[in-house]
Amino acid sequence: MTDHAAHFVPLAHQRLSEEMSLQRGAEFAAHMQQRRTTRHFSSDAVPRQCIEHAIRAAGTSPSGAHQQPWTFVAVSDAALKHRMREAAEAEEREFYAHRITPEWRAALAPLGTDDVKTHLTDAPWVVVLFRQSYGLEPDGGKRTFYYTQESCGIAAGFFIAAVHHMGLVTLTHTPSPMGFLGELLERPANEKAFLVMPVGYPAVNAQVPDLSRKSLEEIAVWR
Ligand code: IYR
Repeated sequence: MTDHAAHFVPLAHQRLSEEMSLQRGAEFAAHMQQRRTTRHFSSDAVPRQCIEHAIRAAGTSPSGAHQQPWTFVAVSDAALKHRMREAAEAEEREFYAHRITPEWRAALAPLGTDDVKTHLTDAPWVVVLFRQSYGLEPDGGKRTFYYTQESCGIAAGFFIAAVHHMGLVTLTHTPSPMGFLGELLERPANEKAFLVMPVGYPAVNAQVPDLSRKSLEEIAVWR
């Protein structure tokens, strides 16, 4: 056997009754239906262990060639969050004033987004998911990574579900461009900021846009 040959071990799996699968599926879907994205965070503290749990859950995500091309930078330092907010707002002012297209502005109108990013300083944690666009060998050599966008997208989904499961809220924030995050958080050149996720409790008077979700019939096709 060479170093690279596949090595398999038995799958640890307990088969559920059909009834139990149905019950758990219904419960999980209903639980996820309760998840909302809010822009209004409480500044109440959240234990670091909650963030550790969410990152651990995200780290179970499948990834291209199991290369796990993600780094989660969890920021609680107030001064650093402040600098992230300043930099994000500078980019967003430019975006909302000049870069946004009329069509894009219309699409965002129901969400009430703007260039003011209070969540970046209100939330006790701001987690930045960095995508490793390639790997770095111990000798500094580059290793090709595969499907890093898909892998990080799935990991972000797991993270968001874990946050919701803990009774906390998050907002998927995509400042554009995000280059400033790599500089501020001193990440290596192979890591690109992928998604910013403030995590905390919702503010007491938190609001959400009055949205509905597409029904199963609208999103599923059976053949
Ligand atoms: N990046 C901007 C704009 C923005 C774009 C989309 I698409 C959104 O769903 C929300 C916001 C911002 O963060 O405000």
